[in-house]
Amino acid sequence: MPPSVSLHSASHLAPNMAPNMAPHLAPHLAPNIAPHLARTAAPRLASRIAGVALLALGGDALAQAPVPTGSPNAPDQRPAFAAQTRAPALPASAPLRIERVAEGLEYPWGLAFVDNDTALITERPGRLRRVDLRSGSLSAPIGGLPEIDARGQGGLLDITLDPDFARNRRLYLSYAEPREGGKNATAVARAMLAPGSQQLDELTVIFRQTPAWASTKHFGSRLVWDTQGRLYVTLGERSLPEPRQLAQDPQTYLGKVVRIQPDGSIPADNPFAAGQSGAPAVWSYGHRNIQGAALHPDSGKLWTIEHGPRGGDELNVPLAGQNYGWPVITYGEDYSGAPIGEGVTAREGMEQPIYYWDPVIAPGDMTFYQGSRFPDWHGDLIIASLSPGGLVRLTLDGERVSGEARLASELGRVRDVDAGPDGALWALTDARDGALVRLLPDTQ
Ligand SMILES: [Ca+2]
Repeated sequence: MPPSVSLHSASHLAPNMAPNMAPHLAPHLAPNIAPHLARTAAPRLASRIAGVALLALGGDALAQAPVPTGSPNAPDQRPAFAAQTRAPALPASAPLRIERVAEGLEYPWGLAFVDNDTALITERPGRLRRVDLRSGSLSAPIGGLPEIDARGQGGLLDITLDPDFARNRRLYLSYAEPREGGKNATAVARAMLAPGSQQLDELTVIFRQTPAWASTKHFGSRLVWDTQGRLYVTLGERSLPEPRQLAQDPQTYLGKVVRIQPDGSIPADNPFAAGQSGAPAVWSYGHRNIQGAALHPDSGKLWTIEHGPRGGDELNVPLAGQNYGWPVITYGEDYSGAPIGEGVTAREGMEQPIYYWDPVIAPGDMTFYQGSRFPDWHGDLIIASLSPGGLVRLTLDGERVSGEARLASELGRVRDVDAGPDGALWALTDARDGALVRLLPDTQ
């Protein structure tokens, strides 16, 4: 047990910090304190000294101790509000058991659970397979896919099942579609997959991002249903200097979230449905490259997570018709170290992210955990990280982040994470020899 002074100081902690966590804070102290302690004192003594040091620093400093991630790339930038970045580190989680259920998946990207025993998985080079969740066996690639441009970050990307899939057998795929003149862009197709069939039927392209561009980067793209059966699609801005600017132009589909009906038609209450001040499918704009999105289970609002440049990954709750700032405002800097634009983080008429990371987590997909196997995580946001890898867990207080933890770093690059019908967490690792893994509490 820590000294009683630590318990007193712990009473000033954020509500999500249990009093008994004070000893665990030692690794999360400011970098100039913890390493010194680690080098100079036995762990138990370090905890006692840390408790005293934290008391000296005061409850505020203690509450602010974030996940240790290294220095920001843009150290002069300041958050717009408290806990917009570097939220307090959560206490260490109980150990996890990680099972490699299926292997030999080449850069798997999207995962959709069909029933308790079966899922569909996309592989970025352009394959769609069934996986038996019990045995881990993979089907041969399913035929009938659209033509796909699998260069660079492109390829077959997300998959989602129709909310009424059990009856209509419809599924939806996002992918990089080759266009004229060596260009490409993101597209969404829907098709039918009969039970046990190895062939998609009735493939129809329901959305095409425009303008196309000769780029192999920033295709987005996640597919998320809203509560009324409309489909959100997240779209990248193609990364190059010229199309990047078009993220600010609501008449284009670059750097956007769009919302469409399942047949590709435009919902009448889309913010630019009339097409005069923006393109009719646009939901929100000023995004960079969104590869993660989920509907909040209580509010029914779309949440998205997007790759920033060097620094500046963002968690947003995109509202209809609003501008999320890229590339005018951002937390982070260009890979060259130069500022993005004027190097500003806020501007009138542009929305702030509810949370950002610098250095980045390079987010894949994310999910609001509602499963039964990790009861302490109910309602938390679980995010796939490509770099540094593993998973990121955020606790939430409404639309604010109250705590952050890093999990399962041994997974390396993670592209997708979902809760399965069994209540466990399932993830896809991003590798040439990628895997479908299942994460459970280690009850040993
Ligand atoms: Ca932004």
